[in-house]
Amino acid sequence: MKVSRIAAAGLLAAASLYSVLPAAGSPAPAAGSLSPDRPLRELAGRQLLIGTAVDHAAYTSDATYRDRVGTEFDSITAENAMKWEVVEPVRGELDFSAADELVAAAKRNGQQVRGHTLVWHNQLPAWLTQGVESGDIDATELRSILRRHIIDEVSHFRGRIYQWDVANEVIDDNGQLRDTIWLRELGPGYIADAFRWAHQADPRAKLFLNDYNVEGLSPKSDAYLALAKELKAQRVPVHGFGAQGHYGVQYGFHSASEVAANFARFEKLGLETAVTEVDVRMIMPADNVKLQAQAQGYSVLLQGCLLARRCNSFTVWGFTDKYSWVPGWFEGEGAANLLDENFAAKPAYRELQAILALAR
Ligand code: 9MR
Repeated sequence: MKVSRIAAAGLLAAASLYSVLPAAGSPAPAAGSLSPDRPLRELAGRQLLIGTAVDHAAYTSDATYRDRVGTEFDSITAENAMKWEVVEPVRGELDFSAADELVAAAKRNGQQVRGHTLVWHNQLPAWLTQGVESGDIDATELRSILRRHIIDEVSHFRGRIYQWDVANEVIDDNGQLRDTIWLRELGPGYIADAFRWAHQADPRAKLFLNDYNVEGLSPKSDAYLALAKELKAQRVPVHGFGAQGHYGVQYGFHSASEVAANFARFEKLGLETAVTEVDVRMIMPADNVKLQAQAQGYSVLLQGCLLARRCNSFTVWGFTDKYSWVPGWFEGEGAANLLDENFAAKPAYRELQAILALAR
């Protein structure tokens, strides 16, 4: 893997010279000949796993969507089906049915599963947040509820999940530990506890920190580096750092080398890295200029991952504009995925194909 990635860096640099410097005595290949129209997972080969978030409702109801999940990707992440509000809507009553369906489908398709997510401040069950607010659940009880949740869920999927997002979005954009019920009630030690409990329940799963706005070098990614160092010093079983990769064309992107340099800092601590939730939104309506810019956003994240030594998975947060969280969250924005609403390839999809073909 290491050798082919170094070669990849050379190839990427060489690519821009391709059209101007044909090899002596032989005609230059036609432009575009490096972009065979093959599924991403095939083009990726053994370089890294190409994943997608999967919307359980779409998976169940839309055969085109379902087929594409199976053919295009090496790995899936349940977009919502493993979150606490879904798996324990009523206190003490666990419901893994939707997640189980996705995990079984992944097995049939020869795919890996990323687990998402164990401790987060969003999509918590109402019984839990209301119990804390009303004072019915005190800190001691909350800690044992969190422990139970992590052990139950990780044990349920033991041996079937290769990477778990254990702690999601635990640092804010100022680089401080995020003000959540976990921090307020349990203090900063809840993060180390969460990793220890997850490791106890599945010692072979790779356990990740995961967040947005941490793709490049920034006070927020610096804060994650400090947190990762501290956890390592305490011998906490943390194995990976995931950068989500929610970009918008109107904000610009990091360079691939900055992403790789950021990942290298975590890899030096002994962590794996991953790009876990890529989408690149735009202010609607989409046009060709924005779609090209979007392709560049996807491109720098994939190249950053390929240039890093231990970035083993690149996951998009859904792959078709038909099902996307973006329009519901950012008014007037959308078109963030690789394929349009009719599953037709956008420039970003072609770009990923080209890079994966080139880097092999
Ligand atoms: O895509 C998810 C969307 O369907 C949910 O409504 C939303 C609720 O918070 O969460 C979205 O996924 C998020 C992911 O779990 C963590 N990183 C940010 C993602 C986009 O908000």
